[in-house]
Amino acid sequence: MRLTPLIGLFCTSLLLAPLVHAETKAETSDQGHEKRIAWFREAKFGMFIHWGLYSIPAGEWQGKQVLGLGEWIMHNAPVPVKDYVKLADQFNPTQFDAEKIVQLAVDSGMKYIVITSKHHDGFAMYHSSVSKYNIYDATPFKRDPLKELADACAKHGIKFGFYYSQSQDWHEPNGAGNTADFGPDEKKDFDRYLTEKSEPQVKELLTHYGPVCLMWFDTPFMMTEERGSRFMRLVRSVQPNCLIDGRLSKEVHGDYVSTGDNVVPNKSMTEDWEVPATTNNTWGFRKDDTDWKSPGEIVFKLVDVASKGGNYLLNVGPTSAGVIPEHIQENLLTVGKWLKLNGDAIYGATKSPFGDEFGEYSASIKDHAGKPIFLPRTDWRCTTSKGKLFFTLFRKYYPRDGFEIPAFKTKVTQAYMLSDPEHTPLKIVVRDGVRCVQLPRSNPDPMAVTLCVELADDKVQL
Ligand code: FHN
Repeated sequence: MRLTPLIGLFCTSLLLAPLVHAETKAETSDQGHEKRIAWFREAKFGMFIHWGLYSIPAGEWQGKQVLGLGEWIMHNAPVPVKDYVKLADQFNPTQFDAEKIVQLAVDSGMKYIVITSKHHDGFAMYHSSVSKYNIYDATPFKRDPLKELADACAKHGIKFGFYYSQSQDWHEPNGAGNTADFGPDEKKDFDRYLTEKSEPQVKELLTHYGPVCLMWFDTPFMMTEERGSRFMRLVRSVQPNCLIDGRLSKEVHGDYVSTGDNVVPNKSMTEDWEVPATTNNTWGFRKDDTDWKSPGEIVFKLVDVASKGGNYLLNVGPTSAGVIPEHIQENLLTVGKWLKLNGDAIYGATKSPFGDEFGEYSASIKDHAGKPIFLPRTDWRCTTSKGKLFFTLFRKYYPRDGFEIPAFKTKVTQAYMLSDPEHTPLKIVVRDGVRCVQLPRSNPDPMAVTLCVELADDKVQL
């Protein structure tokens, strides 16, 4: 059965809305920040991996479909701790192959990988000495897949980071979120959970897996300023070059803004930012969700995000055998082929100097709160790097009578298609005072094409 996008919408907006602050602030004042964030600005595109015990039930418990996100099945079914832990006995993902996953990321044009080291279910996907509830000690698998991934990433030059649910832990009596088994959160000794499990596990991750590019915290329930600061100090003291995402604590800002899940802002942001996004409607594998984003949709989102100055962290959810579903692998590889030709428009590129291309607020249509709705435009997006503007034109938008460059003062020296290895100069004509690039007669890639416009100056003067 196919999960409808409506279910996805239900999951992300209704079920989780109270858990996620849509946008956060980034801590940009400390001196190490510029050094830490440099690779992230260059990378733009990362692979998020949600993988855990929840990939076994894969959206179904005792023969019944459980609505919601795959990784939330324990909470949503609900499954009591005493039953959920039994999943560990069956978890033997022998087809897990770190090399293959990293190779997929490389071939898809992704520059960093962030994997769930412990999600809200509390199960560690690595060999932890802090809790035996981990993939090495509690399953027949007897391997540490995160160590294997860390090694494969180092070999292939891919940055490696950890997702860690610092606050919610449905396995622990004092962790947040499991009120069904352990009663209300307010009555728990939350600091005991933090000091006895969460903080020591974060320390383990930062100590045993080589350089960690990013600690990706999530759902900061009860994460006061004092608690958030403890984590911040811990990460900075063990790995000063490791980035912290924007979901550690409301008061303690990480290195960049994390938007809500699948939320791409309507305009550029001044701070560094990242959107975590799904390739279907769940993060952890669900067998009934085959609503995959097409390569064209992924390319559009990636360019849209880059044109607003952000990073796109795109999720895959491996099965309980440890394999990323075939269909999404194929789609990602198509994206990778596109990036091989057009990657200059993404990697290290910065946001659009324009902005009108993003769309505008409707003069007449309002949402349920009475606010004008945003009508996005999807014809083209612009990114820029030193002395260059990249205009990526999507799908049916391929103006055969010429692409009208938005107005700016800087002299244009030449224009060519990025996918043309010869960079054959395209004719530029001026029509009614507007510079217009004559595109090749036939569209080289109906999914998306990038036109590079070179300037006489490093920066465009509007
Ligand atoms: O509750 C989690 C969810 O399972 C998933 O991990 C996402 C990824 O951004 N974060 C939380 C919801 O925002």
